[in-house]
Amino acid sequence: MSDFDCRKVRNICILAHVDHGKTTLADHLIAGYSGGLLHPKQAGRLRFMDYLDEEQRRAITMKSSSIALKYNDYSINLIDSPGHMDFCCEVSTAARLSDGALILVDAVEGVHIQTHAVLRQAWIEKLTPCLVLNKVDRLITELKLSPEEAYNRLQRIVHEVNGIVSGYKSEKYLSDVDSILAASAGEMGVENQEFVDDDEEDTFQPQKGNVAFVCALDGWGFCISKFADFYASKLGASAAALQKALWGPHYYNPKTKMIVGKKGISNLSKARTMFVQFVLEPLWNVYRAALESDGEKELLEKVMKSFNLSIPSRELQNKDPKVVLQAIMSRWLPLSDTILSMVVKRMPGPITAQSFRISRLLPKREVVDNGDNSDVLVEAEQIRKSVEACDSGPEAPCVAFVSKMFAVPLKMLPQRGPNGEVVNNFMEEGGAGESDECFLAFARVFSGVLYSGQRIFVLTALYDPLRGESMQKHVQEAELESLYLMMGQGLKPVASVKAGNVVAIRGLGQYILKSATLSSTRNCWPLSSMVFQVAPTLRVAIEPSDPADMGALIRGLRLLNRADPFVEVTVSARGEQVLAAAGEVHLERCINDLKERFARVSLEVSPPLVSYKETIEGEGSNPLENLKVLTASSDYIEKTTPNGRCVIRVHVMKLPPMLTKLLDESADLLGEIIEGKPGQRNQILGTQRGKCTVEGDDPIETLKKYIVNAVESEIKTGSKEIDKERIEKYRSLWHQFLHRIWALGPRQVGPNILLVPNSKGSKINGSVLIRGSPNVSERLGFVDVGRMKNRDEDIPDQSLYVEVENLESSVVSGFQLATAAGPLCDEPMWGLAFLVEAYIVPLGVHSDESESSTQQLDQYGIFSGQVMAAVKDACRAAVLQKKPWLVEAMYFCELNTPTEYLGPMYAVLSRRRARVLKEEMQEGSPLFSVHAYVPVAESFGFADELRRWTSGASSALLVLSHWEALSEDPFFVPKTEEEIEEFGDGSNVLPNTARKLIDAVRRRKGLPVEEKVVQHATKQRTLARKV
Ligand SMILES: Nc1nc2c(ncn2[C@@H]2O[C@H](COP(=O)(O)OP(=O)(O)OP(=O)(O)O)[C@@H](O)[C@H]2O)c(=O)[nH]1
Ligand SMILES: [Mg+2]
Repeated sequence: MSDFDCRKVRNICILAHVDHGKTTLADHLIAGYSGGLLHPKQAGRLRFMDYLDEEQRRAITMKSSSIALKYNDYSINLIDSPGHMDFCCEVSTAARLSDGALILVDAVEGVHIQTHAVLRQAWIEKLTPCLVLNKVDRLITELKLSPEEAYNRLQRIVHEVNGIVSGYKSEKYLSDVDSILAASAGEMGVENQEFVDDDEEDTFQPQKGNVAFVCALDGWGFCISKFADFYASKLGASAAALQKALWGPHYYNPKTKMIVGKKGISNLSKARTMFVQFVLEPLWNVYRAALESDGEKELLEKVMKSFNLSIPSRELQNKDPKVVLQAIMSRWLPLSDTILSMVVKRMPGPITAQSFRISRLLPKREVVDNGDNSDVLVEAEQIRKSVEACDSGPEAPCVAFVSKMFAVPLKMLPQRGPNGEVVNNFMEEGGAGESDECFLAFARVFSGVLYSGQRIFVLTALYDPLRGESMQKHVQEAELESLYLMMGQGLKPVASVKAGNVVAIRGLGQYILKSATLSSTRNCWPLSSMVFQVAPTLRVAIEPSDPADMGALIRGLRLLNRADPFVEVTVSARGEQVLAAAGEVHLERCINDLKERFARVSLEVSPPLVSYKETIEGEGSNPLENLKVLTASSDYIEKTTPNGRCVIRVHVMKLPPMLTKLLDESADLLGEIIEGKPGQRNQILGTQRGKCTVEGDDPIETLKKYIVNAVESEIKTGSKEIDKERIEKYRSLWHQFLHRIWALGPRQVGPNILLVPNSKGSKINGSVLIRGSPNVSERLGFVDVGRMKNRDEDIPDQSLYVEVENLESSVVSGFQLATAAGPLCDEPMWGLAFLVEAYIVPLGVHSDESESSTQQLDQYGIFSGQVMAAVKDACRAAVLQKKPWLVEAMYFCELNTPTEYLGPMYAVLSRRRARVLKEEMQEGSPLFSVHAYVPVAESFGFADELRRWTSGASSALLVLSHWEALSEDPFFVPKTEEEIEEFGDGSNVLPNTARKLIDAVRRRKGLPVEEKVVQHATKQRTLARKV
């Protein structure tokens, strides 16, 4: 590695929607420049990077893997990534290790849901993107477009992709689903319009050389510069001028030999732009000449001559016209050269890239130097500088980031070390000694030099160098056993790796679970965490077929958890082993891995455990009514503790959906704010998935602003229904509301609110109200710190005061328990505000007071426990009384179907309770594209069923979108006259969907289910006799 020049390195990844051709493209780059790993004849068909059996079987990529290429004197680390939504976390791991991204878009299918996602990922990680429009051949052979039509289509895709990126640039935060919906709403009528130039420059511009037009299958592709160079001598113009003119509304006037704009053209309707005339038409001609039986073969020869191509006549004589075509095209416009020269020219090397990626990798921390920590701060700053400069000198501190761990069978490891020495591969692998798997870390060196045998610190994302002692569990010391250069599946041992390179490291298996920062010093901040787009939502319980295999299963799950960056393994409250995966395909792969590699026992897998939430219908009619809970209206549930000393009244109201969503999405941030760890706030903001992704701002202020916005928009919608004077009252009630947040639940950060009771509320004789304090409002800055706490005047008796204060936590715990498990089926509550008034009767007042309190304790348990249980019961009862609703998770689903299969597709959708949002013919293709919401509960087997019913012609992609209430009353009984007319007296009303779902969950959890097998038995019998 002595001749290593960091400027001649490129780390790139290929990102795209599923099936847009990433692995096919990678094949050609590998065939051209990997030193003979793949024969050019196999390129495009073998899918070299899909080396797992499962990947070849399903023909999709499931993991990201890297390969080192040599192009001229450049070394290029290429990472192929999966496009399927289930494996999108692998996109995050690929993006973190790269500096540039090739964004592929299928020219026929255009921009898809995952295209949005990968563009966002590239933008978050500050990668330099280049656009590759793939499958251009399909425009000619399948869609049979004319060159003009093809140009319009390509132009539209480029424009659309630019629009998405400019949305990210202008910091309009939209989740992936939101941005698709926003785009489709605004799209109408914009098509074919003259594209208005945004104030800022477009990211992708063919004339600037960062857009390539390719056909990965046949191995050809070009950038505009190729044609500019070629025509420069022919037309006698400069290549630079042609490069600018070959895209956009520029025309060539053969008489004057001038390039002119629209105005300079006499007959605009007949004119062809230069891109059409000089680029697409020759292409179309070659295709036509080669593929059509009556095609003019002379034309082929003309092209070959004018472009100076020498093609062995053996290949030209081939009977199969496709082979002839491929032979010509791949020599005329060789794909791997086009792509790699674009990469080398347009993408930065590690030194340049790290200088601007630093703000993402190691955001500046604002820590006050208090004298004690200056040594640490100075060194941490040096490290930051060294990463910024990508310093690979021998003295530079070492920093590397491990973006995932992956397992390889021990027998796959090279038998020899970098210098040809034989190595012992069968060393104990830490805790996982019994398995035949070895864990390697997929990493990038950002500073310094890593060498095998080096000792290094492994830092978790939570490590804080300033809190030395208390951070022991976040830092470990490890030895790097071996380093490998990755060649797809193959591994090439190396002795050392310099900054700016991607590497696989052995020896960290027992130190790292998913990702980590490696550093040669403890005084280093961990690199910021990666952002994942989705959470693992599909959960199943797993048990061994033979109970004796439990040990093997648990060991296997532990290995799987380490080997897959995204899987989550937990143990449920009932002791089941629960596996959470991103989707069905991912789950299937995990189960296979468990069966065949990690546990090697036969398994039973439960049906998916779907999560639900519980809420109430809420008063729709009068928004003011809704807020009455604040003033403690008479609409409450009352419970008394068994010892009779505490009376609890609970009011419940529904929160506006926007506020609920915000609280839910900001859970991580709220957790930090409520626990109050100021040092980490800025960092958290960058990594969390919620609304607040603005860098630099104070996260509390941002969140507060979002909360106020959510409330204001609720006031706006609510105020339409009430008269003017009452709007102000309404607003003031809402602001009061924000000042009274005592706690959030469940688990302190959920989307439910506990309000402090209004002290003016009614009193029960002689009793004292537990007042609580608006802790959350205080943390969020809605109320001043330390305003409350002087309440002694109310309570004369000091011991009672202490008791009341101690019971506050019981009220909060009761609220937490209730919101964690609602009354319908023990699922968490969703978007509710509770007002809990707990009145304590002083000992002297109560009638039982003569008995000693110890006796009460024996009989009913500890008083605080009684209060907690009573609060919990009362909250649950309050929900039950207010028309409870079930809330289910929804997927956003994007479907593509040929017109003739629309019928079967809609049949499948309706069987699965889907709601169609949009349906639209894709211009210039026989495909219909449909957007719909599908409940998660109905999504299992959805893709398979769709494939079966449409003979494999439809495809569907699902992304988790939002929570939605099932607007039906699970306990529906006909009451009004009309209902009775329609449904009878209720005896033969079948359980509705909500009721069925609830019963299924209750049965799974072993809760009692009310099931009447025979209803009204006598009635039935009488009827039968009469017949
Ligand atoms: N007609 C045509 N088909 C192509 C082209 N490139 C790829 N394909 C086909 O598209 C399909 C998907 O190609 P892959 O390379 O596996 O796609 P991918 O993007 O790697 O897919 P995932 O990794 O699963 O996301 C294969 O059947 C390819 O043969 C092309 O340029 N033209
Ligand atoms: Mg692939």
